[in-house]
Amino acid sequence: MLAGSRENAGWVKNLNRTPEVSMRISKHSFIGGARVVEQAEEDALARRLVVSKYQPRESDDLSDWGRTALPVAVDLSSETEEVILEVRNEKAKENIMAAEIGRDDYTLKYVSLAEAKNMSGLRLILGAHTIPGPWREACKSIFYVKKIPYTPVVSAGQDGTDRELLEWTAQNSAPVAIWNDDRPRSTWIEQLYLAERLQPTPTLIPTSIEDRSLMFGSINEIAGQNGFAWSKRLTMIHGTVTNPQVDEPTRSFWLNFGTKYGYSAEAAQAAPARMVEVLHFLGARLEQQKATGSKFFIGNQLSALDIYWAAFAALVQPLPPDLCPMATAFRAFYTEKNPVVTTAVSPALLEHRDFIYREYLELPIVF
Ligand SMILES: N[C@@H](CCC(=O)N[C@@H](CS)C(=O)NCC(=O)O)C(=O)O
Repeated sequence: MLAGSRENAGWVKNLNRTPEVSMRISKHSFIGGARVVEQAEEDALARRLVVSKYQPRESDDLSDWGRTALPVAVDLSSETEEVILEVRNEKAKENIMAAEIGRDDYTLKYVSLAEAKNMSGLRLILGAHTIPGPWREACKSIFYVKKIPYTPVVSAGQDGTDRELLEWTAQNSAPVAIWNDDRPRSTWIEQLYLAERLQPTPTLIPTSIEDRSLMFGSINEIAGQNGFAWSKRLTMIHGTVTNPQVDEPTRSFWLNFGTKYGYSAEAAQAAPARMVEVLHFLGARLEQQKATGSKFFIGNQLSALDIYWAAFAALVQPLPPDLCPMATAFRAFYTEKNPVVTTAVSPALLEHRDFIYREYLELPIVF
């Protein structure tokens, strides 16, 4: 934990006097000993972990907090059912932060990875963030359209790391769809096939080979490696790590993230052109379809491509706050500002997104 008012915080005064505390993570309560962190390496680790969890990536407020706050650790000794201490001051501070970034506006009832492992049926591992991550929203939407119920699962493990996720799914991104004891599906194409298998209607995969290859190819341009969203992510990483206002823990978080997704300055420089290429392709396809009297990307009915575009359009312009009650700091971050890219987004592409959400998908978006 980080105490913004350092030694003046009521809860820090309390723990200096009485270090025996209890804490609760989800449904688990622990007893342990609280202490102010003094060792340099642990200090850096605490700041990195806590800031990367809460930082609404564009806000300067939290970077100051991350630098000047006092790190406090709790050494857990055992798990207990009893909650001895409620850290009310901390809760009040968290509420203020939640109001700012919408972090607490959860509608979905998330279970932990450990709980999910003991369940059957469909479980979707989604990050518990109020951010319309496009892979996550597209995956949720595919199952929504098919009326397949699922249990939402947080992606972070009990220890706050991705260790549990890695152990279960052999990778550490979200979303992941898991049906009964089947192997976890962590890519969009496998998630789509799983949904089709569990509920064949309405079918989201066209029947003709021409349409099918066009659909899978197009979704891959949107959601696959080096595609539209992949490229957008490189520009987001680049914008953050080259911003002199960004503090070290945040920069190192994003550099780490970048390593995972092939970030380099050169790759980021090439990214807008790829985004434009995909946007032009999709825009032209819509026009062509319109000319034949179709409201959809493929043929005359809804396909997964319509859903994928609707979800991934959040990366140029998220839906308005009443339809997409997302973390405010991320709204600005998602909203595309590069004119090279924004001019490639035809009005028809955004109208199509609105049409698909209005007619087929869950609104407002739930987190
Ligand atoms: N594996 C998915 C892509 C999912 C993906 O890229 N998820 C990212 C969205 S930024 C993620 O969850 N990243 C979390 C992290 O790296 O910590 C697919 O190939 O369809």
